[in-house]
Amino acid sequence: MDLSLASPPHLSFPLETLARLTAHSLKTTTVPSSTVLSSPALTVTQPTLSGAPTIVTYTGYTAIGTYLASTSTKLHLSPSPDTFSTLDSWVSASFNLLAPLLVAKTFAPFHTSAATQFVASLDNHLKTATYLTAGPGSYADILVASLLSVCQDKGYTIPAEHVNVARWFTTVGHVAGLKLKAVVVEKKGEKAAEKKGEKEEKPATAEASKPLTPMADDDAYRTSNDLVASLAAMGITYTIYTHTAAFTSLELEEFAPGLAHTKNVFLKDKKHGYFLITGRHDSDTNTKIMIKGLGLTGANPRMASEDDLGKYLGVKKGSVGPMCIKCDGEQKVTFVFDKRMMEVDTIYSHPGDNTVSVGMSPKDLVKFVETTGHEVKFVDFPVKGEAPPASAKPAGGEKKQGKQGKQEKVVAKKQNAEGTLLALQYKKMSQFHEWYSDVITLSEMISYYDISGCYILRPWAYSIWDSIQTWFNVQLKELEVDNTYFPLFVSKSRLEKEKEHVEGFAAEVAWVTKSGDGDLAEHIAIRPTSETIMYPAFSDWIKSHRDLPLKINQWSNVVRWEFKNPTPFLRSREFLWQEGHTAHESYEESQEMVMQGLELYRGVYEDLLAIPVVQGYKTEKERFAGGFMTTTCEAYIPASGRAIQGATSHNLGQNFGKMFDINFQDKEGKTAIPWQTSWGITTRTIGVMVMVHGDDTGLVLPPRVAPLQVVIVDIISKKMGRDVLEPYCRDIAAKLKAKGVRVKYDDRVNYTGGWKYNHWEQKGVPIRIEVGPRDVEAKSCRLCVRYNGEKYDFPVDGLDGEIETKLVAIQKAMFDKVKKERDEHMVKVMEWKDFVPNLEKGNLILTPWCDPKNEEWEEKVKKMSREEALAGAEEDEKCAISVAGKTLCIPFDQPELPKGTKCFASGLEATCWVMWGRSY
Ligand code: 87F
Repeated sequence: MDLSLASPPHLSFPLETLARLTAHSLKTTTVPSSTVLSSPALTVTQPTLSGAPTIVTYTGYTAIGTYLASTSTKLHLSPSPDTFSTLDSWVSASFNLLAPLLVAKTFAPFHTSAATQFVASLDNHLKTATYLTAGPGSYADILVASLLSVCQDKGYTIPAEHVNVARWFTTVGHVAGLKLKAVVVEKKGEKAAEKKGEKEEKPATAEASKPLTPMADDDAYRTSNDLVASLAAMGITYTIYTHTAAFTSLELEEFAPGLAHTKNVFLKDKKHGYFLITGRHDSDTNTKIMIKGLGLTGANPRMASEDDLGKYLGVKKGSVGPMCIKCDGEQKVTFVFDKRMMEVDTIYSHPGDNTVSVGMSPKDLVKFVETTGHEVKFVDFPVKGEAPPASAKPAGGEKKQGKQGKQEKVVAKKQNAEGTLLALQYKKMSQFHEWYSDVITLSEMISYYDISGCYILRPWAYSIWDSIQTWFNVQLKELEVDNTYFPLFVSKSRLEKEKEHVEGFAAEVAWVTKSGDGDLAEHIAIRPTSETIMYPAFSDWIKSHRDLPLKINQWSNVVRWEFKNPTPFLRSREFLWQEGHTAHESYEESQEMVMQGLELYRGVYEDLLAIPVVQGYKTEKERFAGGFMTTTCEAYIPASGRAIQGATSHNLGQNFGKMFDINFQDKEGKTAIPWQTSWGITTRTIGVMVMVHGDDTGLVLPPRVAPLQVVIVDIISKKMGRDVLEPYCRDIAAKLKAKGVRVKYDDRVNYTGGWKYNHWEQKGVPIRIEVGPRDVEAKSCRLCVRYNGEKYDFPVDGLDGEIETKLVAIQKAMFDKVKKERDEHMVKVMEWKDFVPNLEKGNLILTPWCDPKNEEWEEKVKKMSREEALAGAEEDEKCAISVAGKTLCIPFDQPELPKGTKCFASGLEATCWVMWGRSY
């Protein structure tokens, strides 16, 4: 088709053509002929040289949006009215200004000016917004970026001064899986100079070398913008990404795998002052190596405080980058740079804002730092997990051995690569999020994976899930609930049959749309839950009251494509769970089942995981919309002062029965619809357990779910060797095993006793038994309790009984300790004025409440508490979770409510107590 300007002034072409035009900038280059872009949609009145306006009539962006969404490899977009209203203005603007360019063979000056006019308005919009519409995957962003990409291909250059467009363009390309040409922000003339091989060193301008003052509290992005501006002022070539907040380099690796990112540590040393270490994400930026590398004497640097971060680098925790050194006008900070950084072409780092990553050559980064007056001190940091350079002391506790030991040492190093030799770098109470990430990896529970939100559950984690399953299956048998397995896939028609049920969740559903290269005629969803998968079968199975109750359970994985920050165990895109589904003759029976399900969940949390929960009803606003009543178990995490929904059990009423034609002949011969329930608990349990019990040394496991309950470590010395110690320890192990204790004798010879202590402490084993020469002589051993550090000697004779008793006592003591802490954080609040201050203290709050159905006031409390908290304090940046107070439940266990008590928020007559808190 000839799309030249020579065509008649009034031209119209089908959307498919446009789709073809944009398709070449997408990863998928072929536009299937069946593409549903049939509506004639675009009419362009050609612009005239006299400057008369271009008129474009465009309808049908839904179709092209759908098309673009289906070709994008990374996103599952679903249309929503919201998106469309914003979309409308951007799409029509872009078509008005860009469409004539699309049909032109080459760019004439008026084309360029139209495009530039558009790009300028885009840049203006993007000054205050990250995307055109709400999220990273909106149709408008993808469509407009694709159109601009076509313009680029036709020779149009997006002006470099539009840094916001450049940043947006890179990001949209990345998150949507589009192959867009990056807009490289560079100074005019630099390219030409570079070509000639005479890239001159630009003298630093006065502006570029001027130090920045630390950022004000209310102006989080000022530093970031200033830093990027000074790069431009220095003529440094850079590209920018924006992304969801990334607090660790691991998250960046997930967002942009394959790119080199920095990880930054800000340290304070009493003798030598402050250090900012900027290392490559895959380096081991160990402080010991830094001390050695810089030849410091008497140094003992510690993580600098958050106040110091603000004072010297002008940033908040989680946003540090090398460019922040510009804030250190007084030259108080030593800048330490990882030598390995010089090996990469481009290095990405945060300009003081962890939603932005700026890429530049390492040379330019060094130049930037030097312009601030800081000397760059290079240190040879090793690759993470590999041995430090010969000169540095080993970080772990491998034993020095003879010839035979050499080979084993290699094994030891390998394990070092997995992290087990390294100590936790973060403190639970001060850097909870980083601490959590450290604990789950160093304890060998989780390995990261190259798809965001998906994690590998290693045996140490899976074994805990196994324990929960084993216990749960026994309880299910008691309740006559049978295990089953239903397919993973669900057809669109079935999933959407019960509208209310999917309504709030639609955006999280992942779809299979292709097999090989071909499109599937009907898209297939991956189960986010199984109501719609199971209930058509229920309709076949249930005919008479004799078929009831029907009680089944399924252990499976489910997929919910979350867009919020993922957290292993707590919020992952795929997780494991148990889902119970039952159908009953009467409401009473179904209600009994709901409570039995909930009681099992109390058992999992309290009896197995030693975590107290509050059971109660969800309010109307928080209940599962597909059913009519939801009950919940709410747990509390003291270290973050947040509640977390542990598991839910729903009475579905007769809703699904009506939708899926489930009915039966009752005892009187009349047709009736059964009452249904569904209930589920997930691998989130493991995350809650880590967060609640873990400490600064690592994991702390409650004995009932610990994969190993006891580990035996011997202390070999010249005085007593393996020949004596080994049989002694094996004997202890055998005796304990005979009593059903999960025990291991760590007989590895390539690790020291100290290394093993640390290793098993990090993995949270409840009891360590140490055996040394004196113990053997005294026919005893030393017991060390993980959760409280208690140590005592005990005779080997009778040890099995002692261990059995001790494990039970540990389990109880761990529960009691956490319950006490939870109870200390449970307060009653009678008036609004005390609400937010108590949220700030990380408390669970019981308030008198007007009505569980009063959604309006519930929403008001949420909104008002968010506003009040944000005015007075910082948003908790760690997990991208809200500071608003939410209703957690209406506890079953209701305190007395004197007549006349008023609702703490609305002032209306109170009808019950509601528990509130900040939650995950
Ligand atoms: C996400 C996507 C699609 C929760 C979803 O709680 C659908 C859903 O239906 C969805 N997220 N839910 C509610 C699940 C209800 C219920 N299902 C059985 C449970 C427990 C187990």
